[in-house]
Amino acid sequence: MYELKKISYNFDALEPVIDAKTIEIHHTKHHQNYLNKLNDIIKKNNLDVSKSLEELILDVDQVNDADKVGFLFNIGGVINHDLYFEILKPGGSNEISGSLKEGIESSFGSVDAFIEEFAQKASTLMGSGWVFLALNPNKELELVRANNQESPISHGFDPIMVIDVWEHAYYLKYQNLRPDYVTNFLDIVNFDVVKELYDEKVK
Ligand code: MN3
Repeated sequence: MYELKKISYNFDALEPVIDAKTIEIHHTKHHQNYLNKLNDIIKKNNLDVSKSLEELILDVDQVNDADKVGFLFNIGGVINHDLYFEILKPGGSNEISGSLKEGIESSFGSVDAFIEEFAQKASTLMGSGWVFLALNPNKELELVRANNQESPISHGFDPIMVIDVWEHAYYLKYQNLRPDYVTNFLDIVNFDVVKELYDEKVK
């Protein structure tokens, strides 16, 4: 069965942008819960656990009809949170540079235009969901919105950066002020990790 991917920093390491209690609950309760439910569905449906989750999500046709919605919801929940916790950096963001900067400029015109569109899409997404920076099937960067726990991988996209805009990601500290969470979030993105993912997936 799949295990919860550990996060590489302490719960309080992203303060003051995201408080320790929020990271703790988000990772040990929400993230863990998606994994537990996914493992139950995998067991029930005898799915191939030698695959990566990114491969397994494409096997939705092998899941019983009654479990399909739950399968996509919970595997998306695990994959999306794995990426979310991976691309955050204690101590603050590093610069968008090199190949990633070139890719962003080619798709959005400039880094500033990308940041502006990211913040706008994340602040105004209705209900619970995510905004991803992802490579489309033509290997171009796009900002992609997803509702609930949908994963862009199901639609042929390769995500390399993400913000979680479910209220559980920010409500303890920001309450109704999601735009403030989004703005501050951009100060703790590890763009070196995003660039590594970009270089790996653009090939
Ligand atoms: Mn979440």
